[in-house]
Amino acid sequence: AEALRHVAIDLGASGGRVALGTIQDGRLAVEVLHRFPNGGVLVRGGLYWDVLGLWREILHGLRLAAGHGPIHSVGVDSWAVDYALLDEHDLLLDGVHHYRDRRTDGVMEAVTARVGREVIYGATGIQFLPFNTAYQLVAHERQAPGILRRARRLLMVPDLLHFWLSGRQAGEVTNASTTQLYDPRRGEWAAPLLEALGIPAGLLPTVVPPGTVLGEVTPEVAHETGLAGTRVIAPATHDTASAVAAVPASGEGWAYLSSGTWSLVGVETPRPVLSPTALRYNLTNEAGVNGTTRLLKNVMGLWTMQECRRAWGNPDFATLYGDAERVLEGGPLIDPDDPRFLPPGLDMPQRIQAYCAETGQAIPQTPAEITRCVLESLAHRCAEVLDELEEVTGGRVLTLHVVGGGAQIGFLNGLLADISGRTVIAGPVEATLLGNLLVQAEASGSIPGGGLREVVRASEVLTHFVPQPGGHALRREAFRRIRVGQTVSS
Ligand code: LFR
Repeated sequence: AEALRHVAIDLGASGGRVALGTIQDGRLAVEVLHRFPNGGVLVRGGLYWDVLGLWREILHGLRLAAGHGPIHSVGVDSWAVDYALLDEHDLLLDGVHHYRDRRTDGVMEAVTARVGREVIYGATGIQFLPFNTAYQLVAHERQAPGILRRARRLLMVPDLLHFWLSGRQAGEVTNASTTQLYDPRRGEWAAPLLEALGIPAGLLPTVVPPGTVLGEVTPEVAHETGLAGTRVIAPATHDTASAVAAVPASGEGWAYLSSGTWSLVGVETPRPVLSPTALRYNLTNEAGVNGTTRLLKNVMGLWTMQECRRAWGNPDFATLYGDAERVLEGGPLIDPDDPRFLPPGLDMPQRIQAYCAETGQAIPQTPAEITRCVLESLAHRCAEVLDELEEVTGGRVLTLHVVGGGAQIGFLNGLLADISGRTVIAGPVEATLLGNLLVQAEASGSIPGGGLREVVRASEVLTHFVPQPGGHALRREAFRRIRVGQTVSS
């Protein structure tokens, strides 16, 4: 029989892609059919996503896919926490706000002071980040009083696109868990928390697991794209969950770093870990595929570099990284998670310089020096999180799997290995697409007995970075001192 064709739509903060995947002889073959840029749109002080533009690109990608022959299924993943509100006619009530919109400034602090960090963490196990859906909704109601009453349904970004594709409304769990409104132990929305925040319980959709067949594409979508009888299957709709599903690890003693706009550093656990230490380190328990938990932490990631590059007139990343590698060791370090680095802005290089000045360090001047400072600091923070994960789980982390676009940055992978003292295994670069496709394939019955990760191992070439001894212990102590008391979340 001919192998089934699946289409993955992966939306990242800086770009999206539509890819075609088939499984044959235990391997996954992937062809990216369409790539397009993405980013925030600033309108009258608000920062939004261009969801209609994304929808147009998705339809274009699906048209290209339909040209390759019958498509068995399609599924969408994206970044987390952002949502659309629909009215009683299923019309958009407002634009889809970007999680970096400043409307949430101070909201998390106000909510946690009123409800209590322990209560919120106990109910959800989710790390405190100012842009969690919970705080965005409170900010939304402050900005537009009454909107939560007028709204009839909240859909996360991939759920919205699945609704437009299939006509069915559902909340896929990996993304639902990131809202900080979902109780991972009970497996349902955290009703008492919703009530405390004034969020009508009926707003939230039925929660479904990854691999749920939502239906077939609507006649309108079929007509627009040339697809016929294609199923819409929810993958792990949170991009990080799809990426983790495609980590080519086996056995024990490993962690992952999903390296992109964010650096998501974590381990996979059989169940949520809600201990006081997990709360102290502000670790998150996001839902993974097949009932697993992603115990992880958001580190600011390559975002800071993306904004610096924009400020410098978009030079080549490869050139920047190459130049940075030639800068002398021992330069200044920043806390990548300092809240000042969260919002967009062409002043990102100045923010970094100001941080270095305030902490009494040398001020990096050239793009190469600033790049080195950012990458080295990122590696330090990731290494620190690996130690925290070991402490919280009581397990060892011997190997770090780096997946996603950042897995291509050899300089960063080397720093991660040397600074953390762990072997780094880099790849796949397109882990999110692979994870999306593999969950669709599994739901369609075409994954062989070894499971998803076995398919990835059979399909990909990986690069190893063995830690080199050096003076990193002293530098780690310096980094710790710089960072104390300054995190995005504290
Ligand atoms: C990565 C990611 C992170 C999430 C952040 C904001 O793309 O999905 O996991 O914390 O974006 O949604």
